[in-house]
Formats: sequence, C-alpha cells, structure tokens
Amino acid sequence: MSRLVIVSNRVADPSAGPQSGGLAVAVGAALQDGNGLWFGWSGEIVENDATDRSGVNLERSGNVTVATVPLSKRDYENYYLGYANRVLWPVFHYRLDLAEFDNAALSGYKAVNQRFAKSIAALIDPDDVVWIHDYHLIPLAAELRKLGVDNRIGFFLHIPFPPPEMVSAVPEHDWLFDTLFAYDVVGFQTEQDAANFRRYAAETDDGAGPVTHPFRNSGRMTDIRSFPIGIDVDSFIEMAETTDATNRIARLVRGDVTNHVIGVERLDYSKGLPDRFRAFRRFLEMYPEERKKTVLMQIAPPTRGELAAYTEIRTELEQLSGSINGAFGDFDWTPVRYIHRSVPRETLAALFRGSKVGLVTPLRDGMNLVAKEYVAAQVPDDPGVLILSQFAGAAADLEEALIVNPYDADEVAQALSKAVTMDLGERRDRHQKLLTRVRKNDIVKWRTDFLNCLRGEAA
Ligand code: GDG
Repeated sequence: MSRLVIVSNRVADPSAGPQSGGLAVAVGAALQDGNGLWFGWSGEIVENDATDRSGVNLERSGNVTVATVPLSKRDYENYYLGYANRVLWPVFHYRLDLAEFDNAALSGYKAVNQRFAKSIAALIDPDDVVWIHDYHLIPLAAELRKLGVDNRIGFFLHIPFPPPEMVSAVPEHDWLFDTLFAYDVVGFQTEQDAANFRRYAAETDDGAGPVTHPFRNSGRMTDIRSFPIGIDVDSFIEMAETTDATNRIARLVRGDVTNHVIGVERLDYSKGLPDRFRAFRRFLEMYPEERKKTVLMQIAPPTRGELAAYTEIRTELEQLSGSINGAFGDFDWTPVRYIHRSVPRETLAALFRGSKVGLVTPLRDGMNLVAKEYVAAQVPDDPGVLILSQFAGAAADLEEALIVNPYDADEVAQALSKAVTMDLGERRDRHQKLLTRVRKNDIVKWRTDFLNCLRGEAA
C-alpha cells in the first residue's frame, strides 16, 4: 500500500496514544500501519525570519516519521493568529462581524503555505498519498502542484463551510477557494457543508477561465463529499469505566445535588458558552424546584488567548457565572462551577459518566466530538441525557439527543427540565440508539472512508 503523508498545522506525538485526543488518535493508527509521515508546525516560535531559518526537523516515533518546522514570530502573527484565526475561523463559524481582514495576514498565510509546500515536496515519494487537514492549509495542494507534485492529495475541513453569501465576503475568496480544486478529494463534516461548497462553486463559476480559476479549470476531477468524524468509542468507554473514574464520580455526589450538568469545550466564541450560562439562569428561574438539586459544571480550557475576541468572552463568562452564583447560590449550594483550565482526559470521561445531562450547545460547530464522548461514557443501564445544539455538525446524525436552538434560552431551559425529569425507559432507549450511531460513524470509519476515496478505492 502507498505511504500516507499527513499534513496539519500542529503535529502531535503519534506514540502518545489515546491521551492526546482529536486528530492524533484519528490519524495515528493509519500512519503507524503504513510507515507514514506527519508534517506540521512544531509549536516553536523563533525570532528570526523565514529566510535564515534552518530546515525540517525529522524524528522517528514508532513507525512514523514526524517532520516539523518552527514558525517565525511574524509567521505566527500573520499566518496563524492573523489569517487562520482572525479571518477564516470566524467567517467559517458564521461570524463575519468578528473577522479582521488584513493584507499582511493574507500574505503571511500564502507565504507559510508556500514554505510548507517546498519542505513537503522534498520529503515525498511519487506514490505517497497526501492528506492535508483544516483551514490553515487550504492552498497547500495548489502550492504543491506548482512544484510539480502530482500525487493524490486530499483535504479535510474540520470546521463548518458556510453558505456562499458569507464566504464571498472574504477578500480574495476567488483565489482561496479555487485552490481547493487542486485536491483530488475535498472532505467536509456534513452534507450541509459539502452542499454549501458546491453551491459556492456553482455560483462563482463565471466561465472566467484559467486566469481567474487556474485550478478549477485544470481538468482535475475533485471529489467533494462529507465524511463525518467520530471518536475511538471503545477506548473512551474503557477510560470512563476505570476504578479511578468510579471514585471520581463518587466524589461528585454530595449534598442534595442529583442533577449534574456537564459542559466541556475550549473557551471559544463558537461554542456558545455565554448563551448556555444565560439558558441555565433561565432554567433556575423557570424551575425553582430544581434549584438546589442542580449544578452546571463547565470546563473551558483557554485557547488563542492572544486574540481580543477570546479575552472578551472570558470576561463575559466570569461575569455571568459570578452573577448567577451571586443571585441564586446559597451557603450549601453553588449553581455554576466554572473551571478555566484543561483537565486530564480520564477526568473528563469520569465527569461525563457521572453527569445526568451533557449540555453541548455551540452556536456553530463542524462536528463536536464532546457530544459523542458524552454518549460513549454513559452507563447503559442508567444513562444521562444529551442536549445538543441544532448547529453542531453532530446534530445531523445524533437525532435522539434533545436537539435545541442554543440562541433560545427558554427552549434550552425546557430541554434541561425534560432531561433531569426523563424516566429511565426513555433515557435507555435514547442512549442505546445514540450509542449505535456513535459506534457506526466512529473514527475508524471516518479515516477508512476518506483514505479509500483518496486512494481511489470503493468506499
Ligand atoms: C474541531 C472542530 C470538530 C476539551 N477540553 C478538554 C479536552 N477537550 C477535548 C474534548 C474533545 C476535543 O478536546 C474537542 O473536540 P471538539 O470536536 O468538541 O471541538 P474542537 O476542538 O473545536 O475541534 C470540531 C473537531 O475539530 C474534529 O474534527 O468536531 O467541530 O471545531 O475530544 O474531549 N481534553 C482534555 N482536557 C480538556 O480540558 N484532556
């Protein structure tokens, strides 16, 4: 079988196993199987600029070669913080109001993609297949093609793709999305994202020809499809079932509190945390009988703290949790427990298992793995209830969750009431169906389907 080359903005240690979560688990096994190569930014930020920087650092980790490069301060500011996270992240999450368009950022984004392409072109063999991940690296295949790389190259977008009316507000969107046609396969999380991209492509195809759209008109057939990402179900269940997990759950149960509600996500404006806190306040107002029985535990580790939008949301959440606790709390009860730190994955699994409600209410999310992890962690004989935003990619599949509009505080409050009072039969029934879905669309299926498609084998 041809060797697999993965490219992503950051590289994780593939030998670290399930601990590292996300992409590392997703692709680690595939890389190990085929003596693969993983290329990306090392996470290091160096003073000097691109021209006088040393080359690629190569390390072996099991069967995998890990190839990393540092970024200069300027690259980090323009490519990573600037274009990827001040332009593409907000726009792709339907937040045009937060996008900060800036030419230096765009130039930095182009330059880093060009530099990555040069390094990768020197590392790959003619029959390698190349799988590029996420919004940081959209133009990478186009840059590789310019260098004469003719390998099969696929791209997977982990975040949503919004309707064309929104993406066409990005200056130079013509250039950016034309480069997607340099890929053989472009994968999205949901059918809706794929449909948005197809509509964008149809509506912007003005027959302008190869000058405007060099890749769209190159004759290459680009397969545009959805590949819903999943989790490693059994390893998550195992983690939730350990003695340590059981002890942690026992420590949760204190006083009169029977309704543990759990929320876990990076502190990002796309995750809808202030709206969630406001909905929780509505729940306490609307259902006073549930007050002392219910606690919302919100874990929100910091992310991208250099960006103003992230410091603002942090302040807003601290104010909201303080005001809810001040207004409703009592000597023996704190309604909101808010933790602005990362916690170990095992602790998360235990918290999911010990919580009667998983509250997953992003305003927009590519998929949302937390929803799937919450389902996997439940005790099948006495499971909790998942409340899930209609705007998470996961909602397209996880129909038996209580699906809510995260902007509607009353609706979320009603769903919370329904969840904490749901009888055992209905909880079991919903959970069993959800777990079947989470198992069916797991991480192995995602990876296998994508790679089969990329290798031109039947899906
Ligand atoms: C992007 C897309 C898409 C969270 N807090 C802690 C922690 N986590 C873990 C969760 C989960 C992962 O991080 C988060 O994954 P999500 O899918 O929920 O969200 P994003 O980080 O935004 O991921 C998303 C995903 O890519 C995959 O394609 O689903 O839509 O935005 O595994 O459990 N892990 C630990 N401590 C924490 O405090 N250890």
